[in-house]
Amino acid sequence: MKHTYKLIATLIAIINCSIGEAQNPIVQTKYSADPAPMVHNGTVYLYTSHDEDDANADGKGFKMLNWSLYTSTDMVNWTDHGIVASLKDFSWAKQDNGAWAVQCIERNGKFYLYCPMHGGNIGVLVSDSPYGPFKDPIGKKLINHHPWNDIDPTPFIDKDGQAYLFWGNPGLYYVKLNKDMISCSGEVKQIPNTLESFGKREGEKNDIRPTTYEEGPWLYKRNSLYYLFFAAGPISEHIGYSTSKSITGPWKYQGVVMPTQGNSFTNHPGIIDFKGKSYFFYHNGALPGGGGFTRSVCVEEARFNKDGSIMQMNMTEGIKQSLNPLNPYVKTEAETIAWSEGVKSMEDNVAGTFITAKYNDAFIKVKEVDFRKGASKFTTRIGTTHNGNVSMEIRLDSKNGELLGTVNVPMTVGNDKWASQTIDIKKVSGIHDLYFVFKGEAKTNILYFDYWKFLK
Ligand code: FUB
Repeated sequence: MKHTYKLIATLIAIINCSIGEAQNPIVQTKYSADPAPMVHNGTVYLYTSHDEDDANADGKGFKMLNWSLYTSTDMVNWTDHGIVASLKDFSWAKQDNGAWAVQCIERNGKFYLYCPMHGGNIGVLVSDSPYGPFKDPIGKKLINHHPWNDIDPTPFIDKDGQAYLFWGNPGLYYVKLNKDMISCSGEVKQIPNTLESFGKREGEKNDIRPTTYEEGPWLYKRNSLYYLFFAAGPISEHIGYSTSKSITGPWKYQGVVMPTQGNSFTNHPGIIDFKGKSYFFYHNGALPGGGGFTRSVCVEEARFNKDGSIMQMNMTEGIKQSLNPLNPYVKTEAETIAWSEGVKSMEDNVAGTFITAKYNDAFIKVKEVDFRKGASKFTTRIGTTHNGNVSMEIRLDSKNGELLGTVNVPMTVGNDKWASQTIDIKKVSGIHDLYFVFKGEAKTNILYFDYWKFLK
């Protein structure tokens, strides 16, 4: 009975995450994994690892070369900032694979990105901006404890200013960081992997992994209680958590946060407080072609009980309501997306990150756009390599909703050549979801789309 219930719950979760106009996964333009959200100055910066489209094509599993950044101020529209760091930023690291789960933290106006290179320990990059560019300030490994176990770093700065770095699979390790955040203070220690701290593992006895703790630790503090979220075994992973009155323990196992769901053998937690709510990030294999090596990040609103325990969550369609409507009268990047289908993100030195539509009828949805008293013109930077009959329709509230106007896309020859187009549109006011629907007969890359703006 218990198993039947579990199976039904998993099927419901998979159906919920299947492609429709859901909000999860929150990135549809490429595969993304290991979400690491950071709140800074009213914006959520979501760093992710990146599963290449051809991962596991050679049967070798993960193919991960770089880390990406997405931002949001409303929790429903996410702007793609492309690749912000890669294995190439570490001259000492092997370059062919292993860019696993990163996390970024700010201290005194600098941003520190802790990067595991699977099989090659953990390095750190620093930047003056959350968008990068990130540079390796030490030119060597920051953590060199065990090449294969040194993964999934999670930094945390406590109230007294002491910084810590936790990480590890199958053990959970930590070290104090100096104030410079790029050197360690004292020895690496291990959190005892006890049943009291991490709970009993189901399934066969596993001497290396005696408890549910597997990997992906994430530190969080709420009302003076420390929380340790982690990916828990056996595989396929679920998310569990433990709490403690002190960051170094003893930790007390508290149970399951998110059961095994969603077509991926890994999961990976990240949690933040933002504009009065708490949000829990994770990943699954819900995009077309998705699976254990082609994952996608998702988010749910997290709720806590009065006693500090977190309410268990399932994978759902995601956040339904924007925290604040989007202003269409400022330049908005084409890669600001609530939902899209048939669209990929690309980047170059001319436009930075931009969008390409892969086929006729591909579309982008931007959620809850506030036209206020009214817009009557639309301007965009756009282009195509195809001659004639390429256009972008601007529609309201659904892919086939009211047509505000159509931009005829001029042939600009290359994706590094752009045209500015301004058109009159049907007058629109109030709050609507906005749809850009791409039309063209070409088999691939029918057009390129850089940014847009409405005019009153
Ligand atoms: O993404 C590669 C690895 O898979 C991560 O480091 C783990 O947390 C798991 O998500």
